Order: sequence, then structure tokens, then C-alpha cells
Amino acid sequence: MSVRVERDDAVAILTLDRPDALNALNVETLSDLRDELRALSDDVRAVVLTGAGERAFAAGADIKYMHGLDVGAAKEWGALGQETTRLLETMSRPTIAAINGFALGGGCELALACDIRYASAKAKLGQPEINLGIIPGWGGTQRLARVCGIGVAKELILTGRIVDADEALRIGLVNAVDDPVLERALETAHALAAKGPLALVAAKTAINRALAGDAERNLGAEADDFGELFASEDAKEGLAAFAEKRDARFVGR
Ligand code: CO8
Repeated sequence: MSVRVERDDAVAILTLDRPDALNALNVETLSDLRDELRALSDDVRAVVLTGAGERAFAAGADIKYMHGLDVGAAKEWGALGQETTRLLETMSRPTIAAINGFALGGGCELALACDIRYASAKAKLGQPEINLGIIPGWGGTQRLARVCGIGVAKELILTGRIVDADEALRIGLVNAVDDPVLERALETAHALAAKGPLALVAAKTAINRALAGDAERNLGAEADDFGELFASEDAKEGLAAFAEKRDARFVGR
């Protein structure tokens, strides 16, 4: 398998595992990632995505593979990446990228699809596809613009410029720079795993709507979701625990 899956209590750690190719994403790696995300057991409450070895999260889609693609195959390849990034973005558990080195092209796009991004001080991020005569095809044009703003997205995607971790933090591409980055990601993942899963998924879904569609309708959907949560055991437990000055124990119902 080119994706390693480990468990740390309720947290699943998925590691892209092709270190000799700086974890570049070929069909096997990307399909494995999609399949492992789909196959996570119900008791997984948060997901951390990282890269094997010291140098890379993922240095992009596999350029050697893409070299021989015709239009039809390239569209299929694009669709597989879009499916996988969409899964990270919309799945019911929070997803955290622990960016331990290069996150370029498709690697940056995987990270952008995660809910939270942490970077090692040695990380380098960017969308250098323009230098290959192509464009980001796994959501990078949309998500980079949404995460960092259109001005930043246009500069980085049109020039292909790579940014270091400090600049990534300054432009909002990552949430924090911290080492060891996996530890930082796990700390947050465990904190999220202790929260009410129904409230987490409702919050994630509502925030995903923020830059899409109609703001009035999105506000209405947020109000509806807020109300619906009051039918859950978790909301009753969370509100009661505060009044009783104790930690809440959420069960996901
Ligand atoms: N694909 C395939 N192999 C790669 C990739 C890659 N993206 N990146 C690195 N490798 C391989 C190298 O070929 C090398 O293998 P080998 O030893 O067999 O030659 C090994 O990893 C180590 O890499 P380097 O020797 O190049 O290491 P350096 O430290 O000299 O350089 C870099 C590191 C700067 C990261 C350099 O490897 C590099 O520039 N890599 C390519 C980065 C890039 O352009 N990424 C974007 C790719 S395009 C993309 O991701 C599109 C996504 C959307 C697809 C949509 C389809 C429709």
C-alpha cells in the first residue's frame, strides 16, 4: 500500500508513503488515499494526513505518469483527484494536514482540501503547475482563492512561485508553523475528537457553504442546523455539563 494507516485512539493518521518520489501522487497512491478515507471505521473522530520521510508531504501529482496522458486520461486523472479532495473537504470528520516538507501542486491541493493545515518550519508550498504548461486540477484554483483570497491565488498560480512556511502563515495558507508538525496536528486532532461529532459536522458543513451559493440561504441553513442539534443527546449533555461544572462526554447521538 502506498498509504499507511495508523490509529492513535480515535484519530486516524494517513501517511502518503512514496518517500523515494517525495510522495508524488500516482494512480495507486491517490486511489489508496480515497479508498482509505472511505473505509475509515465509525469510531474514527478526526483524520490527520501527512507524508512519509523527512522531505515531503507530497511533491505533487506524479509528473512521470502525467507525461504520457491524452485528454481523456487526463480528465479521468483530474476527476480522481477532485473526488479525493472533495472527500477530505466534506467528510464527516475534521481533517488536518501535517505538512512536513514540500506540498507542491497536487500535494498543496490535498492540504487545501483539509479543514486545518499545520506546517513544519521547513515546509515549502505552492502550485507550480504553470511551469509544466498545465494548471492545478484538483481544486487548487478554487480553494487557494477561498483560503488566501483571489489576489494571492492569482499571484501564486500564475507565477508558480513556491512559498516557505513563514510566508504561508502570513498569507493564511497554513494555520500555524510548528515542529514536530505531526505532534501539533495530533494535539488538535485529539482535542477535536473529544468534541461532539454532530456539532463538528454541522459546523464544518456550514462553514463549507460560506463562500459558495447565496448568503441568505446559507444563514437560513445555519439557523436550521443550529436548531436541529437541540434534538441530540450531545447538545443536552454539553449544555448540562457546563451548568454542572464538569467535562462533557459526547457520544455522537
Ligand atoms: N512527480 C514524480 N516524481 C517526483 C515528483 C513529482 N511531482 N517530485 C519529485 N519527484 C521525484 C524525482 O523525480 C526524484 O526521483 P528520481 O530520484 O527517481 O529522479 C525524487 O522524487 C527526488 O526529487 P529531486 O531529485 O527532484 O529532489 P530535489 O531536492 O532536487 O527537488 C523538488 C525537490 C523541488 C520538490 C523537485 O523534485 C520538484 O520540483 N518536483 C516537482 C514539483 C512539481 O512541479 N509539482 C507539481 C506537479 S503537477 C501537479 O501536481 C498537478 C496536480 C493536478 C493534476 C490534475 C490532473 C488533471
